[in-house]
Amino acid sequence: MRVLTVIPTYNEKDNLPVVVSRLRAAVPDSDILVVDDSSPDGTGELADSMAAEDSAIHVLHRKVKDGLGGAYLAGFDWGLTNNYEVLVEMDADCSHQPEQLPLLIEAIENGAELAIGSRYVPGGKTKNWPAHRQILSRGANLYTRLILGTKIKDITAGYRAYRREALQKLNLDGIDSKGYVFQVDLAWRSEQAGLKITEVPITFVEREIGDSKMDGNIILDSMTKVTRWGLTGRANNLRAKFKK
Ligand SMILES: Nc1nc2c(ncn2[C@@H]2O[C@H](COP(=O)(O)OP(=O)(O)OP(=O)(O)O)[C@@H](O)[C@H]2O)c(=O)[nH]1
Ligand SMILES: [Mg+2]
Repeated sequence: MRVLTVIPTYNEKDNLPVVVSRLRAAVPDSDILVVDDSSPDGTGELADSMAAEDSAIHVLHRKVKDGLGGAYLAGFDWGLTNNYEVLVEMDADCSHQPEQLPLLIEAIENGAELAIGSRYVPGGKTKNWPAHRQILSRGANLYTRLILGTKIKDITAGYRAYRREALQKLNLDGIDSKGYVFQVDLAWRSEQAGLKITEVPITFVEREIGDSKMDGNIILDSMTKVTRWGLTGRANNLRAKFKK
C-alpha cells in the first residue's frame, strides 16, 4: 500500500530531523509530507533542505499559522490528489513513536478504515506525562464520550491512519475545526459514517524538545464544539423518535 505520513509543524526545527530519520528507519516505504505554517524558527526551510536530499520527503508551506486541523486538511488534500492509499497523522515532537506505525498500518491491512493509536485501551500508555496533562486528557476524553455517546476510548488521539476511501467518505470540505478539536471532529464523523474503527494500543511519549502549542483557548474551543455536536445529535435523535 502507498502510505503517506503527514507531519504538521510549527517551530519544530530540533524535532523534525529526529522524527523523520526515525520514521525513515521504521517504515522506509512511507512517504512523508511536512506541512509547515511559516514557522519563525526556520522549520520550513529545514524541511525543504531535507526534501532536496530525499525524494520520499515532500513539503507544503502555508503562509500563516492556521491550526493543526487546517494543516492536516491541506496535507490530506495533497495526499489524495497524489493517490496515496493510506494517510497517517503524526506529531513532529516524537510523542507518536514512528516505531509503532507498523501497528497502525497492520490494523488497516486487517480491514480497519481508521486506525487510532490509543492511550486508553488495554496496553496503551503514556510516558513522562505530567499529572496535569494526564488529568486534562482523561477529563477531555471522558467529557467527550459522555456528551457524544461515542464508543471510541481515545477520541482526542492524534496518531492515526486513514484509508483513502474513508477520508473520501467524510466530506472534508465541510470541516471548519481548525484547532486540536479537529481530531474529535474527524473521529466523530468517522463513527457516524459507520466506518470500521480500530483502536491500537500505543505508548505516547511526552515531548522532550521544543514548546507545546496547547493552551486554554484550544481547550475552550474544543469543549464548546463538542457540547454543540452532542446537543445537536441528541436533538436530532429526539426529533427522529417523535416522527415515528
Ligand atoms: N502546521 C501547523 N502545525 C501545528 C500547529 N499547531 C500545532 N502544530 C503541530 O502539531 C503537532 C502537535 O502539537 P503539540 O504542540 O505537540 O501539541 P500537543 O502534543 O497536544 O502538546 P504537547 O503534549 O505539549 O506536545 C506538532 O507537530 C506541532 O508542531 C499549527 O497551527 N500549524
Ligand atoms: Mg506534542
